[in-house]
Amino acid sequence: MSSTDTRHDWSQKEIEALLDLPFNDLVFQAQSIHRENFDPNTVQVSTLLSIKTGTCSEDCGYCSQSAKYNTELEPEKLLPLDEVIKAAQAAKDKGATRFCMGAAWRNPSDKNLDSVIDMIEAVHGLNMESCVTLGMLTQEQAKRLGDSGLNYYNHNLDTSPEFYGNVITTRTYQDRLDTIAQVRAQGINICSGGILGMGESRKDRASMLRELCNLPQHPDSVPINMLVQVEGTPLYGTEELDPFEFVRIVAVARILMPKSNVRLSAGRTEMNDEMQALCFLAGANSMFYGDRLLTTDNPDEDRDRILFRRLGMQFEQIEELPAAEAKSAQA
Ligand code: SAM
Ligand code: DTB
Ligand code: SF4
Repeated sequence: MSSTDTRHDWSQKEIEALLDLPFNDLVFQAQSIHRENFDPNTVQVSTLLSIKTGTCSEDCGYCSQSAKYNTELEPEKLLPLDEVIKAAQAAKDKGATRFCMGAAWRNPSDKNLDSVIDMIEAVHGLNMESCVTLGMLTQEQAKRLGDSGLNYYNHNLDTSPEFYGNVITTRTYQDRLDTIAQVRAQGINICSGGILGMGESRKDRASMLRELCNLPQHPDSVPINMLVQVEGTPLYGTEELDPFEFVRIVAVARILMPKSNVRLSAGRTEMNDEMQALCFLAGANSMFYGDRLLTTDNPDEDRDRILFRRLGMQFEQIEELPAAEAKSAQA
């Protein structure tokens, strides 16, 4: 397959066959496709901030922030704008080019959205790209985000449609697909992926990838998270996934969505440097950077900088202004 073929008609059988390839053959194929489309030594980095933490009404079985589980998380109301700006500036100073703000909501209220739009505009004011993950949206809310010039909306499918009911019961798979379609319709880039290591089968992993790559347009960014096991959540104590299986999923995501950024996401704290290097070899080309994800730890900046130096890799720089900035520059 060449880089120009971005297919949307992959079958479950074809994807399972890719996953069943000998590891070296699979990684070689993924790396070959990767370098047809991207500089293989450059990784896009985003920094996360939880702008509203905990007391979420949803029951996602992996999540520290669900009100249904006793996870000893300290809840926090929506952060004031100045704190967000301070965090975004600190992220920029350390080399991040995108700032991702996450809120523990099933969906935002219109008043919440007013505050989030102020935050998005402030991030653009720092000449950083913006990303938010706020849960489900109404069409009007998606339009307002589009008008703000928001660069990316993160909304994960999380797992396969078949396994989904084992993890979440308060929101349907179709709800997620609908939110993604609504955001896409506003011209906002989509960041959508899932979590591995929740007790799902290889068939489920293939099925999740099939859902993602057969969307009308591939997500621009595909986060592959390894479950961060949080004490108090139903998924705490789940048998850990073979690290090579994680790398295989990264490789197959790269093959199926050759022009998307494949994001090595949650779970890096538990991964050694060799495993992360294998993920980059398999086609991962973006990651979260900074010592916190939303409520859990991520490797600190020094560890990542040392790893990048050892691998001769670099962080991507943004050349273009985010959409909102570009719009006002043209005016
Ligand atoms: N509340 C919003 C929602 O669920 O759409 C946005 C925030 S939510 C924390 C964003 C995503 O983070 C989830 O969809 C899930 O894929 C990922 N996530 C949350 N907790 C995780 C964990 N313990 N391990 C791995 N990924 C996790
Ligand atoms: C995504 O796929 N992973 C990020 C981001 N999108 C929002 C979140 C990971 C959260 C890990 C658990 C936590 O820190 O609460
Ligand atoms: Fe709430 Fe999002 Fe956590 Fe689900 S993943 S419980 S929606 S914060």
